[in-house]
Amino acid sequence: MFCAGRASEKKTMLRILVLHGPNLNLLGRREQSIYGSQSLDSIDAALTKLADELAVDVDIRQSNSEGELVNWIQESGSGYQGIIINPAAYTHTSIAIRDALAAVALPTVEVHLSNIHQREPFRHHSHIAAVALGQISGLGSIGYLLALRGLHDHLSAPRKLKKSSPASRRQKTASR
Ligand code: CA2
Repeated sequence: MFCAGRASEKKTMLRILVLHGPNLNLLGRREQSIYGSQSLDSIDAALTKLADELAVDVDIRQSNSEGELVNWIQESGSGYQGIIINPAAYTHTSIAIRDALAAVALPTVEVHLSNIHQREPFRHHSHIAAVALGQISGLGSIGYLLALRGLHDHLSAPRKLKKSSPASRRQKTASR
């Protein structure tokens, strides 16, 4: 897919996979005091609107199944440049999702509607955070929009934002 523009300026459109984990299909129907009143459809509509403004292609999916999420992450290795994921309860349990994200090695932003660090102790640990570019937690549905903006910026100017690894820092120091 290509952005509009002069033939000589045609750029490949960024494709971002957005994954919602288990029970997020219930948003807006229950637990509004924790997760807000917005439905998943309206969050997706806001994401799609912002994606249009940024000229990014978003593919948005929800699943209650860990295996399906793992399959989608594996498949994203071809055709996508980044992932936004709210793994929901799998955040705190799924080494399989973490391993799949590490394997595809696409820049990934982890999003949570609620502030997981202020909630029950079992929600404080994320298996995903260590393999993510960043985590946004506690800002409600706006978190998804910030994730899309952040990922778009990161992918548009990767060198500016990329952190150097300890190994590359050692190499630079040695060659000075
Ligand atoms: O805050 C978040 O976004 C969470 O990822 C949401 C998960 C929870 O397990 C995480 O600890 C934090 C739960 C999603 C379930 O959403 C529901 C929505 C409405 C009614 C019931 C559940």
